[in-house]
Amino acid sequence: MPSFRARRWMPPLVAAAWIGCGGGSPGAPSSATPAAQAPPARRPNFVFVLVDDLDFPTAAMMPRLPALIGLRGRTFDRAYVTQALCAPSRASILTGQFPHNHRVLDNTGPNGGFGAFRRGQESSTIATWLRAAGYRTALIGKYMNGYPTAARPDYIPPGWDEWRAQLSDLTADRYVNYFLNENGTVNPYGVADADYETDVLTQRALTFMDRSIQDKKPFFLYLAPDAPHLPAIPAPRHARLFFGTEAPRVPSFNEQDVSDKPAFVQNASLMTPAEIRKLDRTETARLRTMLAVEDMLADVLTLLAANQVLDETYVFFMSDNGLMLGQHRLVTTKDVPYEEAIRVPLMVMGPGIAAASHADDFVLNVDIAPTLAELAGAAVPDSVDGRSMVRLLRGESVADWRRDAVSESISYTGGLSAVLRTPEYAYTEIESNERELYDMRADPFQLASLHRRADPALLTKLSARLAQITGCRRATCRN
Ligand SMILES: [Ca+2]
Ligand SMILES: [Ca+2]
Repeated sequence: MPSFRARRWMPPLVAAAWIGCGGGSPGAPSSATPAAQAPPARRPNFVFVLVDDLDFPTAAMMPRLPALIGLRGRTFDRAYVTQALCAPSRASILTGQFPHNHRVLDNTGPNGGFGAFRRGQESSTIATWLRAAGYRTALIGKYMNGYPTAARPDYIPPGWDEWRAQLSDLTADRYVNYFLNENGTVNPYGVADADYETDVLTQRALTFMDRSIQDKKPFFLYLAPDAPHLPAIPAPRHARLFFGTEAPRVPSFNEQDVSDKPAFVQNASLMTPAEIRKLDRTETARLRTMLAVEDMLADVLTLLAANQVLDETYVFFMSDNGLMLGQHRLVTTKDVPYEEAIRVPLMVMGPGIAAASHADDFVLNVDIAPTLAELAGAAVPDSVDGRSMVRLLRGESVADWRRDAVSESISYTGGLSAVLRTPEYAYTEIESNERELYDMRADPFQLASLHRRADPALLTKLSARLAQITGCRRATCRN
């Protein structure tokens, strides 16, 4: 997105300025997760669909998404990511760890992306755990930013039986003109209709699921299309839909008075009418790319139903992070502490999950891996920071479930920025020593930070909780 202002709440990573990597050794499976109930006679299958940069408000604009997944399952209205950035969030999903523990802190550079993940964490992920438990595993789509730089193009990480991963570092356009490493063979794709990436990934997914079902092998499919990430190139059949759509004109859109906000926001200029029109076109294109994902979901569900395995398959739909669409003047920005960046859509359908149900528990991307593991009856390593949300999926209330969420961002200098989201507040500390505090009930669009006039005792309390989670490890992260 070279034509857009890229503003993050921390300085951009300076390559080679910092070589350290505190990645801990990957945990070996050492303790079985306690199963909430006896395992089913047939082990469930999993389809985990992970989209890229889909913010909650845009997800709400999708025409078929609620009917496809939400109305058949459970929607989490308070799902957050431990860092609102692609590679750190994907590493959290795969390992169940916070960025401060898995140490994939950026998309690129010595501390980011595939290189950092491979060095520290790749040998113990949800894929290796489920495969060890007898599952057939597949990754189809985006693996990690920077893949496969520093490895061979035919490199396949541990834990995956079926591997059809985009060579992300050779793929500027994402949706067209890309390469897939397909089980060790690198195949190029062009711009023909039949090469449209989301559709190709769908076909690969259907083939994998069909073969696993025929082989009577329980499967875990990690299906990760690029939509709606920029450059948001839609499938030709969707290229003229959503005409005239606007980015949501919420009260914080192009915020006039940002004197309450930290310098990185104050330094952002107001969008001009031309920039607003451009943002509206961007949002229109993003929605168009998501229509192919709706087709993907529909095709996946149709295949599962046709094979009579819908009632023994869990389907997850989630985004790796949100995106700013002009709120507080931030245009297509992520890795910032605001609600539209840190909150993500999350819907789950499957056996034992009530249709059309909602949950307001705070859940995190680090909860995904232990949840899948518990449902599969797989062992979970002690290294996991997240917590299985199986009981939440079943609609049970969990008395000691966490009552807040933390999203963090560690810069190349090691400086920490983080936001604590509670039912009442969003409290932010930035490594520049700036703070923010929003009353999320009175001011849900985060228009007026209260940090200068808040009760010091409240700030102290929120700061202590933020420090507790940004320094947590394993069990101390779980509630
Ligand atoms: Ca992303
Ligand atoms: Ca303001």
